[in-house]
Amino acid sequence: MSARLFQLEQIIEKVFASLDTNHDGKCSRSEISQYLRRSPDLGDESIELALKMIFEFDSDNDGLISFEEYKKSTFHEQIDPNLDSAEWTKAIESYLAGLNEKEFQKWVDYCSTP
Ligand SMILES: [Ca+2]
Ligand SMILES: [Ca+2]
Repeated sequence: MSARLFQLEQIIEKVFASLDTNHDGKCSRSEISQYLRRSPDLGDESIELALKMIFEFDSDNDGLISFEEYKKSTFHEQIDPNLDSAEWTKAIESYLAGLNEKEFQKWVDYCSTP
């Protein structure tokens, strides 16, 4: 794994762990909505919408977001989340390798919040 991907994964893992309040390694609807409800500007409608967007990345349809699914959702605009893990990792590594330091730093900041 490239150093850049490793760095981002560490950050994403921490954020993911903070969402996964029962520590079963997956995020349920209620765990994610609990998190969203902490933000005072989000009404019920925006929370529903956010949940709908997040659960589009539930690619195995088990009703839970795994770390893998969460990680892929973070980069869904850059890398097709339907790639298998090996192909996805290759694609994200080459994407990250092509960024300059400033662009990479933006990803570091972006990944630091859920
Ligand atoms: Ca959980
Ligand atoms: Ca899933």
